[in-house]
Amino acid sequence: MNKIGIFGGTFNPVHKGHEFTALEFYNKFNLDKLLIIPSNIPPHKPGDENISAQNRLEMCEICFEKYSCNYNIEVSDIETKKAGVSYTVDTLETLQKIYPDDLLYFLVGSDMFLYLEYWRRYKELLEMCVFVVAYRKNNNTDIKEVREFREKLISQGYKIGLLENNAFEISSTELRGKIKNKNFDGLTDYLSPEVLDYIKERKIYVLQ
Ligand code: DND
Repeated sequence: MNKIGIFGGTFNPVHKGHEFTALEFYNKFNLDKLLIIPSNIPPHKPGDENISAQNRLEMCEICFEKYSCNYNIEVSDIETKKAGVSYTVDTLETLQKIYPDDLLYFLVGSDMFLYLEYWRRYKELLEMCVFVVAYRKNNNTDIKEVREFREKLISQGYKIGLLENNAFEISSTELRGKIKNKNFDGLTDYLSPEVLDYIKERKIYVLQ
C-alpha cells in the first residue's frame, strides 16, 4: 500500500510557501507520491479573469519540475481538464478509483481547515483520506482553534494529521499586487525564477 499525498490549491500563483510546504509534507509523511492539483474554478472564491487554469497548471509544472530527480511529485490536470467548480470530494472520489489499494493524504493550510464545515460533503471527504493540516510555526494565531477543531474531528473518528512547517509568510494575493504594479524587486525570494519568467513573458497580472 502506497501513501499518496494530495496538495490542492488555486496556486494563483504558486509560490515558495506552497513549494516548501509540499516538500515538508512529502518528507515528514514519507509519501511515495505527491500530486499537486490546481483547481479549475475554486469552490470558495471567484475565478480570476486575468489568468487561465491552464496558466496556473503550467506554473505548477514549471515550479515542481526541478524536484523530479529526487521526489516523486506529479502536477495533475485532473481538475483543470474538467469544466466547472473543482470540489475536493469529487477529486478524491476519482483518485480512489485510480489508486484503489493506496492510502490518500490530503494537505490543507490551517485557514482552509477552519472553514472545512462549509466544504462540499466534507464528512464523506474526511472518510476518504487522512486529512493533514499544515500550520505555520511562525504564525500561530489560529493554533488554538486548529487544535480544538482537530480534536473534535478526531473524537468523531476521523483521521486528522498535523504538519508543523516553517513556511513563508507570503500570500498569492500579495504577490499578485506586486506584479500588478511591476514591482519585481526581490520577488524571486518568494517565487521560483522560472515561474516569474513565465508570468513576465505572458504579462500575467500586470496592468496593461
Ligand atoms: P486554496 O484556493 O485556498 O489554495 O485551496 C486549497 C484547497 O482547498 C483546494 O484544493 C480547494 O479546492 C480546496 N477547497 C477549499 C474550499 C472548499 C472546497 C475545497 C470544497 O471542496 O468544498 P491556495 O492556492 O490559496 O493555497 C494552496 C494551499 O497552500 C492551501 O492549503 C493554503 O492553505 C496553503 N498556503 C500556504 N502554505 C504554506 N505557506 C504559505 C501558504 N499560503 C497558502 N505561505
